[in-house]
Amino acid sequence: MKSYKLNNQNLSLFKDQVAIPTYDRSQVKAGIVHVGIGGFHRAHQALYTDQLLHEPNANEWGICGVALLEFDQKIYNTLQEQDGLYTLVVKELNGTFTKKIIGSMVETLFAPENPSKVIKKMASVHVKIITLTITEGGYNYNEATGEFDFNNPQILHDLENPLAPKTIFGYLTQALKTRKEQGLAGVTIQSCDNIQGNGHMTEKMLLSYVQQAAPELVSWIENNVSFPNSMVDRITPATAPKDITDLQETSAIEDAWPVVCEPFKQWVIEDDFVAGRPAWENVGAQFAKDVVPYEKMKLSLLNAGHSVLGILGALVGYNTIDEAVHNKNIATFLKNYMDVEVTPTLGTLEGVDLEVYKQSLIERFGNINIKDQIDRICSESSAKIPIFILPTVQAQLQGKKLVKHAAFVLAAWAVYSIGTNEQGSALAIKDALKTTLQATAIESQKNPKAFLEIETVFGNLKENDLFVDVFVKAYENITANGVEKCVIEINNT
Ligand code: CS2
Repeated sequence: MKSYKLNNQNLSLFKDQVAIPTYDRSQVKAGIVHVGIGGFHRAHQALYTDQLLHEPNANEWGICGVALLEFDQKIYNTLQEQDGLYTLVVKELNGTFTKKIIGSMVETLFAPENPSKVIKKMASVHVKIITLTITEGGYNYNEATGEFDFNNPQILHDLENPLAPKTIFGYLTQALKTRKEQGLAGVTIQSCDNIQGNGHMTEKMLLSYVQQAAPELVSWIENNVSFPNSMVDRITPATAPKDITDLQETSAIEDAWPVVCEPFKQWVIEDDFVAGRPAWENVGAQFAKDVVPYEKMKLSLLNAGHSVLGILGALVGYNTIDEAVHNKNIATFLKNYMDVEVTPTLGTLEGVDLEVYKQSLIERFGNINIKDQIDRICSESSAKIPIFILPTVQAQLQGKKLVKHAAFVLAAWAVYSIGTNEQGSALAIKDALKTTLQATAIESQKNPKAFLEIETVFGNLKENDLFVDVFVKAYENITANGVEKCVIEINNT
């Protein structure tokens, strides 16, 4: 089949193959600036927004997508060449694919190339919301101190170069400063990252930075900017080369960077928008007074579940999450972790049946069409573990309750960080703390407790003797017997 490049000009050629935007993109204004245009944003918020743009009177809510890091050059170039268009491929449980071209990203900017353009955009009168997917590590939070990390060289750079920043904090500060100086209205800053209280975290970290960079701005922000919390959910693996060729062969679309994802999606948002908002509830998002319990449930069951499967699966030698969860022993271990250690920390959630939720997670993890990469799940674990697993550990330890499963997973992570799996193959560790993790992991081979001394990850966990004891035993057991034998033993006790 002859194929065509995806762009505005060719868009209508694809209308018999896949769903395409039927609204007039040239009439859509960017009322939202979104920072972080990777797969997750494009499978989630950009899709909800695309659906909304099909409704009448919504065309002020297009998205200007910002690529913040040098590393994002490729995705920026791709989207530029495709006029912001891309294909979303939903991999259904029954093996079929549902494809849709998404048109909500009507502008794209590459921050390293032109920082002032990004600042100007964020400060534009049309922009009412700035949304973020900058990853867990992007918030510059130090687990050991519980505060903003002013030792980060990039932050020091931003303090010295306010007009040419590198981090989100430098950009937001300069944009808000411009808004204030120009007498413009405030704006909503909405995090869409997997962090407990992501809005609170954004506010706290931004205000810490502003206190240093532009103290006169603090009270303006307090009075004119809101930071709604939100719970975001959709499993979005990294796009594989085969996804690109399949799309071209089956639908004649030459899309250099389609996004693939699972069918499930959820977005629960705290209704706190100072400058208006899109009616995302018309297209399936939920607005709630308090989203904290939903976030907690999702982070400690879904995201932690991913980390459990990823770390144990990587050591055993699996490549994808579905492979790990289809190992009955690992699946039982995960279910017991959820039931015995996580569930007691969650309390009751109105309208949510936790048992059904947990079962649905196991089913989602098991979607064999998704092929969610274990490498993706294990990447940046040093930023994920403190958010996904440690709150459960802390809550359980406070009540002097069991943490056997969590301790086992953390011990497995210490073994994982040495860098080889149980088959002797190298593990592709991708983590901002990689050097520290590996050096400490090697030391831990003689003294397992050393791993818990990484305070920026574990805080003061090393001081809890009960925990340290279970952790050390788990570590020794894994290195002597391998993950699977240990898991069977834990499942049988
Ligand atoms: C994953 C998440 O990064 C991770 O470790 O757990 O990306 C997860 O797939 C999403 O949060 C699902 O909503």
